[in-house]
Amino acid sequence: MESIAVSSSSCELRSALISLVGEKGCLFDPQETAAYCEDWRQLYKGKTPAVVRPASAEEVASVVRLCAERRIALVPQGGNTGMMGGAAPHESGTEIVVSLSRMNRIRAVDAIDLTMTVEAGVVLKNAQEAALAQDCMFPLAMGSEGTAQIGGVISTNAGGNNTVRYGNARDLVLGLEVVLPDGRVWNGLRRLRKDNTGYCLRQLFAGAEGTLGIVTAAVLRLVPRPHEVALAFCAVPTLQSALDLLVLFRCYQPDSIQAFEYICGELPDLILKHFPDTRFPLGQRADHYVLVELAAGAPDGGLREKLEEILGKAMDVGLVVDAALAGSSAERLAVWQMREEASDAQKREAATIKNDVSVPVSKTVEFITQAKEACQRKFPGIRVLPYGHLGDGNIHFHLLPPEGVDNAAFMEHDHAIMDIVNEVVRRYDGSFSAEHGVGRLKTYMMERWRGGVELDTMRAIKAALDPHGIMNPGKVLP
Ligand code: 2HG
Ligand code: ZN
Repeated sequence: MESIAVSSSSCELRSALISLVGEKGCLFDPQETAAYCEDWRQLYKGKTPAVVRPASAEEVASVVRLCAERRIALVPQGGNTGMMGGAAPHESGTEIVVSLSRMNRIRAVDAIDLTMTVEAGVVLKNAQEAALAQDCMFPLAMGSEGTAQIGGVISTNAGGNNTVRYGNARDLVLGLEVVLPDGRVWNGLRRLRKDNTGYCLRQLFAGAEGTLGIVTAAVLRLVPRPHEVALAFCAVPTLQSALDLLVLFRCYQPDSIQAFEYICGELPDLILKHFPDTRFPLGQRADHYVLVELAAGAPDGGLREKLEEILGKAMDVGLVVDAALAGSSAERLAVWQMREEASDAQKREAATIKNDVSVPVSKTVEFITQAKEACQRKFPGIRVLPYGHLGDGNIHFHLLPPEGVDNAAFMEHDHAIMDIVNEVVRRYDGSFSAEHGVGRLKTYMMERWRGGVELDTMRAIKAALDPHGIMNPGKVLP
């Protein structure tokens, strides 16, 4: 691939960009572009000659054509809430940021087709609300939903709390509109359930993290709005009982499980330390918790009673020691709020080494136990916080420095620690990235853990679509 450089004078480049997207669509002042140059975790602080904010796919295409001609690299950006630095421009200051935030129209919601057509800059929460207004639900849900944008969640194939039932972002995409690296627009905004016509292009762009093109709009799959939702927050005696509880729920309510989260005992303590107004739902602390949510489409009532019944059986056999059922939607939201404060609480506490890994669901207990043991053996005193989407086998296996150890000194070991964790992941044929993507941070892992035929094939696809390497260079592929 060719090297990339800003070949024109910055003055001339600015005028060219303004002629394409207007004054309103460009930011050049470093004070205004700063927020677009740093990722949410503050791992990367890049520079950019310009942030362009196009208002249509045609404007995106014109910017891409200009950059393709001049071999200027582009970094697409949505809500900038990603965890892997995939939307941050490089420190060299040669990459232009393309922010999709002005493309924020909800074009259509169709309650019969169960689809919605939205532009890439629509904030996830706004998409959810527009669906609810038509008695439908867009089921992708995550802590960052008030900021994350549709283009970003598709490009990173984000997961979240409801994937156990509805899948990751890619499972909810029926159609896409994408600006290709040569500036052509692919309009694949079909809203079909069945479309068996060759390679599935939309799935190529979903999860590509902007390295193959820029997603500008999408047709999303909706589900009928559930009539009843019931949530319980449970204390369980062991990690194994959390997994056994999942199996029990699958036996009695296989079609209703909407979320099944594991939370280690230390996490609520940390959340309450940094967010003291948070309400802890149980009377006593425990070593392990499960948050389970059921949702039913049929308005026949009784979901809460069914939840109570299963929890009663679980208590009888010692799988659950205590449980709080949300009695209202406010109580339910309060429990979710506590869960969603996990990322911010860790950010406030200390530098965190994040491993967003997945293993087969049946291996989650062995994985957590062995990874914890391996990390603590090598780094005595290291704080281990495993939690996440147990129903999917997706564990956020997070590590914080031992008390008294400085953040910078701890972060020097980030690769060594991630390697220890991923050696255990490999034992179970797992993945080093379950729902956060590869971004910049985990690019080196592609060689180590994916290599061979898989990486060669990805490189061939990248070279075919983006021969000059202008689309989000340095992300995903090493
Ligand atoms: C979650 O499940 C998110 O809360 C974020 O995936 C996890 O902070 C994180 O890395
Ligand atoms: Zn998660």
